[in-house]
Amino acid sequence: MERTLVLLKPDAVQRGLIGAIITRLENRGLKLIAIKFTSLDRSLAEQHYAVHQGKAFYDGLIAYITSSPVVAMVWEGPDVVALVRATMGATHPRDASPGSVRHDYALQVGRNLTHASDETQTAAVEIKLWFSEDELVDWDRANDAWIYEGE
Ligand code: DAT
Ligand code: MG
Repeated sequence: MERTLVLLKPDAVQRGLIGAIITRLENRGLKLIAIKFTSLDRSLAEQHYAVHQGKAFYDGLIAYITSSPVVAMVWEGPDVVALVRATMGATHPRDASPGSVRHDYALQVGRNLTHASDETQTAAVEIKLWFSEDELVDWDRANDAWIYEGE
């Protein structure tokens, strides 16, 4: 089953939106595999956002993501990468669809609350960066038959 990395960034934590955002993922039927509440050091932030190095917003992005603790999670489900990106909404809250997290709770791109992996390959790399293999919990969920067809 596909997996993705989700971060609730410092603004989500500071604004008390951890529960509201996690509830949306739970309500969709996605399955939580790993979760930690942690502060990033600069090295992890730079590795996580390596693809954006050199861009105009990079320094501000690193300062923002390291400014306060984050919640890091791994979620599992069919097409979970695309599903979670849709739940979070477009990168810029101005472009995010009504009903998405970034539409409903955010205003500006530099305070857009969440990170979610953008492709399955990126997800694999990001999950390895944030979690060790033994932190990924393999568990049976009682209501899977009512969420996945053909179970
Ligand atoms: P996403 O987080 O939707 O995957 P991204 O990978 O393109 O978006 O960018 C990573 C983060 O960097 C994004 O969540 C917020 C910030 N960012 C992106 N583009 C920006 C811009 N033009 N100005 C300021 N911050 C930006
Ligand atoms: Mg991205």
